Amino acid sequence: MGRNVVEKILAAHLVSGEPVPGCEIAIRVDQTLTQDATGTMAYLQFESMGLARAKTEVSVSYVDHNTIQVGFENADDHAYLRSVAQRFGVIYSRPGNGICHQLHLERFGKPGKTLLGSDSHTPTGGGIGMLAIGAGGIDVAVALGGGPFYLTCPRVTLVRLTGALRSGVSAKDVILHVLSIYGTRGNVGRVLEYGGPGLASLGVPARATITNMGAELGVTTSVFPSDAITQRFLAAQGRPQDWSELRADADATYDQTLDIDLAAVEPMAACPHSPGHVATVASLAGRKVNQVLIGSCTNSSYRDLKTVALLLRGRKIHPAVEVGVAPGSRQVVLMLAQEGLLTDLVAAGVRILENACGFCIGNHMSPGTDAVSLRTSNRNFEARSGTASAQVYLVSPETAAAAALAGTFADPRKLENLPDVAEPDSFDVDDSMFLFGATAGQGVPETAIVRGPNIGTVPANTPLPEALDGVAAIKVGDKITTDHIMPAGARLKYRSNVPAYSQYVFEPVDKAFAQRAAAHRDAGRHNVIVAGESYGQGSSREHAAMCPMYLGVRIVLAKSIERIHLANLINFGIVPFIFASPADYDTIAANDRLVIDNLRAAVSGDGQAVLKNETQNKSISVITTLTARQKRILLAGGLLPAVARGEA
Ligand code: MIC
Ligand code: SF4
Repeated sequence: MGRNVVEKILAAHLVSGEPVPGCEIAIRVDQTLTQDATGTMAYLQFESMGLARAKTEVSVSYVDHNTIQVGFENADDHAYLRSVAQRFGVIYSRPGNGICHQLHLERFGKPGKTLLGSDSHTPTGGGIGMLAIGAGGIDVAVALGGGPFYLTCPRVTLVRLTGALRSGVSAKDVILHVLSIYGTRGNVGRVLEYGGPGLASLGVPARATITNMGAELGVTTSVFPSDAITQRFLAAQGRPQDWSELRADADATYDQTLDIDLAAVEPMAACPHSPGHVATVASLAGRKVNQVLIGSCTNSSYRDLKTVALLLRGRKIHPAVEVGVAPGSRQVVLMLAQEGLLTDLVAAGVRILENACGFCIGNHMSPGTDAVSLRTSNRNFEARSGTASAQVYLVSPETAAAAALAGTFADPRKLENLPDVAEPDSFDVDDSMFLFGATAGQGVPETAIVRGPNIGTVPANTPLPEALDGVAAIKVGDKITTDHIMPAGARLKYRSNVPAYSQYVFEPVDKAFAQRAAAHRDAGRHNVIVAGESYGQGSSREHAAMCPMYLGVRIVLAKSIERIHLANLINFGIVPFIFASPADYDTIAANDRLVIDNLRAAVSGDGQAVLKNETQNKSISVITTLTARQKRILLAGGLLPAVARGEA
């Protein structure tokens, strides 16, 4: 029987397990990537597992999130990452080089390979035909050391594209259209594989925009085949030898098919405060806009920014709007500069921002109170921009440029000078901001690791207790994101220092949480987080599990939990329980005393437990569905202790 692209890559990398949807499998990882905000902990964990050097084909440590350098913390992190990369044989991408996903696509991505990254937007690599998956830092550390990656074998949906996009409509509108159909939850354990005749009209950067923002669907990843368009992109990057063809067999089968006629896709916007809250731009036309920010790993390619520059050429931005552009990589900046396109942007009144994550993670450019901000990034979670009352909309570069000129939402299809930017025959290649080290892949063992005061240690957990003697330390609702649990932005600089960062757990939701949880922990009580649907959406940041663990959280009890966060909870010894009956959510109030007499036995057995609510005098059923490996990890108190005992 024929195979689809996902099945082909999985079969070529299978280490253990039955490749049957829903079953746990382990795969070999060819490439890894880390970024600085998750990377320091990933490499600290790599060190603490006693691993000596990178055993992958390619591993890159990018610095793109914490580049603001207010205070010593960011620079300390950079120095640590640089030294550790050299020591272990990892390629180091210096700050100023660009955003990890854009850079990896340009310089290292290879069709048919597997990529594991400590960032949820790692699926960007699917645009070039990789099986690229986001994971917690410790999973990436294990893969870097040559270990396999464990995942649930996914169900594959074919997204069959026909037709071609109309002028003024681009890849961002396609993924927003997909989000309008599937939403941000209920898609766990699925991969979207794109195919069909419509592929012919989508260049690699456009494909990468689509796979990048597939992360917002909650799918495991998204993937495009590798065809002549992929070949052309790699040749233009000076890497023709890295291309290989990868297509689904003609008789390949899929679990599900979604048909999209590209010609029917309209300009779309994700409205506050969810990437799944999608409307047409036409329905928003005329609404006042205060800020327009173009960039992020979703829409910062040469094609996207050249389109914006040409739209703004010879014009001025609207006087009431502030506009910023953050290119995706140094390559993009250099090419814009050489073609005079930076001049067009600056002349129009655009603020040129650093080629880094910057505004996307709330590191700067926070909008004013109640301001309407249009962004080409991928997440508009409440307060992520740094301003809780801001109204953030996610749009295409074309829609962003139209708003920059009009000062309001405006349909980009009505712009007069819509360009059709072709992919260049050759990109400007200069790898001098990558440090390959004397012996990349081998490492330089004598390198001294630089540990400034911001470089903390990895916190340890204890084995799972026999019984839960708990308290509902917080009760939250549906769609709690990792930005709610462990805020980034101004707090991002504490990523390498868990005791310092832990003070901000749930800061946007309940500022008193950290202190309260620490007091329970110190009094010998276990903290329980009670949540609704889709708990832990968004980022791969394992700090959203590691810091609660540090504060004594032993259980998350939710209606449902998202994939990467669920894996992170297990990796840090926090048991992910689900309500057997979702209505029981209503029976628990914050501060209730919660007891499970046989916690350890339930985890090592069938995962069913009775949770006694001593405050309400009521018992409910809770359940955790675990593989044998996950049970061992939880019983040991997390992945690090399990590795130490040889039980992972
Ligand atoms: C994000 O976009 O939320 C981040 C910041 O890139 C995160 C990673 C992190 O929190 O460090 C992600 O997407 O995984
Ligand atoms: Fe950086 Fe934003 Fe992309 Fe995350 S989503 S990697 S913060 S640009």
